[in-house]
Amino acid sequence: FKLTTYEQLQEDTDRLLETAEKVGANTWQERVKNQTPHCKFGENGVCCRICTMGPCRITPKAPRGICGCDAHGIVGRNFLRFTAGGSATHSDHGREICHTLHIASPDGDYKVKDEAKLRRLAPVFDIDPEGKETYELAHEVALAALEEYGKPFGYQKMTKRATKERQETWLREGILPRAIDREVSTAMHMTHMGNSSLPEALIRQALRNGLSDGWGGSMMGTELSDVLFGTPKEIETEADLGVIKEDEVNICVHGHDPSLSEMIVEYAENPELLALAKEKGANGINIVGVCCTSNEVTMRHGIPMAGNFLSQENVVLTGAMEAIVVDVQCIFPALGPLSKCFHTKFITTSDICRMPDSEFIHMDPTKAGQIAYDIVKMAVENFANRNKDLVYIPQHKQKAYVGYSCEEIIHKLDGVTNSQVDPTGTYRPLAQVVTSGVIRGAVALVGCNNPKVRHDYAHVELMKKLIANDIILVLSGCSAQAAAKAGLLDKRAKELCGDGLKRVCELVDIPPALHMGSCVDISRMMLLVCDLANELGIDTPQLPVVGCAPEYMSEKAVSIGNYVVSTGIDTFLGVQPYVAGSSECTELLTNGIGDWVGATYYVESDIEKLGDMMIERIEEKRKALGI
Ligand code: NFS
Ligand code: SF4
Repeated sequence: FKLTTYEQLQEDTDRLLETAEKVGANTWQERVKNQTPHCKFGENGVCCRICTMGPCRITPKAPRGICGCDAHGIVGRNFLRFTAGGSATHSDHGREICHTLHIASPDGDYKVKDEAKLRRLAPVFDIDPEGKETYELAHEVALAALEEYGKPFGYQKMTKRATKERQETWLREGILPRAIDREVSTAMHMTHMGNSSLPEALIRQALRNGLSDGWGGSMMGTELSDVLFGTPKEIETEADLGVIKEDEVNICVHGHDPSLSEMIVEYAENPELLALAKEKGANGINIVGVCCTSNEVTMRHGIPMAGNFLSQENVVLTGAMEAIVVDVQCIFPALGPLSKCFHTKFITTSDICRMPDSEFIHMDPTKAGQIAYDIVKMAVENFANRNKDLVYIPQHKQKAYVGYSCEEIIHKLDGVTNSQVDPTGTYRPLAQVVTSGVIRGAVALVGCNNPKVRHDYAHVELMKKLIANDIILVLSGCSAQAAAKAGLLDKRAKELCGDGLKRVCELVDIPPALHMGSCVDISRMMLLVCDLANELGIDTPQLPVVGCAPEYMSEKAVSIGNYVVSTGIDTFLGVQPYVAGSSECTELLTNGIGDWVGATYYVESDIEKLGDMMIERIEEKRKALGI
């Protein structure tokens, strides 16, 4: 068993870039060169363009904008707007899922696949499931969930699932989130010209707006997707470009909302379409994915992951992609012109994500099955147009085990619990191996790729270091896909662990890094840390657990960071957020907020140091607990 090395991945990419050159395609590697060095004002967060008296840029000679706002106010406002963008994005994804559940019916395209979860969830929304018919209850829960977005009074109902201490902390600090949409509106209102310029107030709202995402919108996305499409269970799959098949029709699903990709996966097995594929000379229909739509369908169906965020152009550059079908978020507009250099159909499907040089097929959830059928058919018919001279599919791929929802982690733990003496259905065995020191703690490694960091390098290097130090990993998003491509989601990766973690992996039969899903599924991690804290009788900031986003790039990642620290988990970043231009904002984020929520941000772009800092922090927490 061997991990795939960077050199191997780089060779694959270099070979694909030769194809790019041949067809005259423009790639992100080239565009990064054109955009470097980046604007210093932007990097430091000291450019303000929220009114037409500006734009104003802060320099030693011009320390205030025209309205008199200083660097601290401008940086704070920009940070809050960045958060609001991410929170709105996750939450709107969650809202779409609520609407999909609301139209679910026993004979429609969308059904309830996990009724038990629906019934467990109902009381969270103050609904008594007793005696209610499945779909009646599903629609009631969907409506109650939708009301969380705009309700005039009260706080997010799902925050009641956090530890009691967290709920008290959030209330005390004035950051317990109200209606989901309201927190985004408040953020936009506060950052309008002539409103808040006090860093403390802006950062407090950034935390509250993050919490309305993590314990509101994102959690809706996760939980109601489980109800609709099934709660993930352990499943075997593969990752990296080698999952693309030369002799089959290839369709790549990309984006975040699983509503359409679930249907596409279903119709890839449609006998009529398979017969058509045969007729066109293909041996089958192969669905692969990138980004979080990929994570959703890999977690539930074992659909292979072709790559992550910075692999999206590579997928098209193989020349073997009949269609790349996207829904929302993290989709490079570059895919339009790029796909035009090949036979690839670039299909956009959401009103939220319209792009030039794409074919737009509006995804109407009431006709989802028919739309998926049409899209798969288009791809199959496109197989004959493939230019064989341009096809080059790198052969690297790795085996991966995925599907570790909270429910599945507990199920795996139950497998090693002696039910005569210990309760099943809890994290007790996990709590025990942490307190005994067999494993030292856990790191949630999450987030994107960013060309400021060598593709996947930070993710994979940190993972190797942490597991060697007996620290178990929970992963999501593009970080999980980096692990999958490298081979770290293969159970044989236990060989790279310290003795303690290796033993746990053998006993529980898991890989040392658990793929928990897409980025909205970081809400799963929040429930996990709260339940683990409850199991140990402590609050979350005391746990030997930290979060890390070493290659993040999106607004969503910052919203996540804000709810993770607010949930009491220290968060380590490998890319500078745009706050360096304000000593006050930097001080608050890396220190001051610790007094409010018990956790802060750490920023370090040297990956070796970042890893050491996390291990040190975990050991400090152990010491404080006396374990
Ligand atoms: Ni998360 Fe998922 Fe990837 Fe980053 Fe984008 S796909 S929602 S934002 S790039 S991890
Ligand atoms: Fe300049 Fe103030 Fe307008 Fe911002 S709000 S652009 S700092 S005048």
